[in-house]
Amino acid sequence: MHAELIHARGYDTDQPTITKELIVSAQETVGYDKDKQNIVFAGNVNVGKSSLINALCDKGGNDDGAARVGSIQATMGITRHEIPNHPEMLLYDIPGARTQDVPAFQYYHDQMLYAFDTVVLVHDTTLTQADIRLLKMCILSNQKCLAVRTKSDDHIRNYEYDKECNNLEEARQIFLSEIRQDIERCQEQIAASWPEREVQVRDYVVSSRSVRSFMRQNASPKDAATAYIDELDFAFALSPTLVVNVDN
Ligand SMILES: Nc1nc2c(ncn2[C@@H]2O[C@H](COP(=O)(O)OP(=O)(O)OP(=O)(O)O)[C@@H](O)[C@H]2O)c(=O)[nH]1
Ligand SMILES: [Mg+2]
Repeated sequence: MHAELIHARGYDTDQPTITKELIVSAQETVGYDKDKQNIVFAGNVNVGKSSLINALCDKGGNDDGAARVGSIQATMGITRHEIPNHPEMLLYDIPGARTQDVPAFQYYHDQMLYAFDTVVLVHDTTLTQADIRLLKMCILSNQKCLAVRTKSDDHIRNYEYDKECNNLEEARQIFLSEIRQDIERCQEQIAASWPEREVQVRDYVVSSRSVRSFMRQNASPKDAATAYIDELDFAFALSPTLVVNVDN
């Protein structure tokens, strides 16, 4: 990636250009495995990155090797995780960007996100401007990237209260309709930076609870707060191998 290109997109940065050498040295630092798909989960603090990794790997928060979860147990360094029976992938858990104001380039650079094959941007409400800039950094680097909105179970339960719904199902419908509109708005904002070509970053709506259930090959829960939304599509986007033989 070239600094001029970054400047041309309106970013003010005095960070060094990300060269091939820098990528190779970052890959050594993070433990990149060239024979696997190396997927990093990035995003703001406390959005649910570690929970999502634990759900995918079917690990409880207290299990050996689980990603540390919770606002008191913030992720401090980088850790690698494997999904049982899926040695073709490595999931990397990293600390969250501590505030919404951390410049995207700084987080991207500090966490060496350029070292990975895929960047999964985790968020829990709407994409912030910092999230959108981070996704744009990935697009500029020709990296595969996708976004995932987690905690949908919490949101649906909150909607039931906040919107004075008659039941959870009604809350789910309102939540889904509002969130789809918001996703479209964010996608348009990202695409507007590349009028010369079609750019789309998918944004999947899930809860970590439902991802865990999906990975266990359970049918979608009946409860409107935890019934599957984009769990299958999200797993497929990470790797089609994750949804082979799943019939939901
Ligand atoms: N209800 C609900 N809570 C969630 C979900 N995902 C995460 N949480 C909760 O959100 C809190 C933060 O989750 P973490 O997984 O630690 O978040 P993180 O992004 O790894 O945080 P840092 O490592 O500090 O950046 C925890 O209390 C989780 O239990 C979800 O899908 N639904
Ligand atoms: Mg964490």
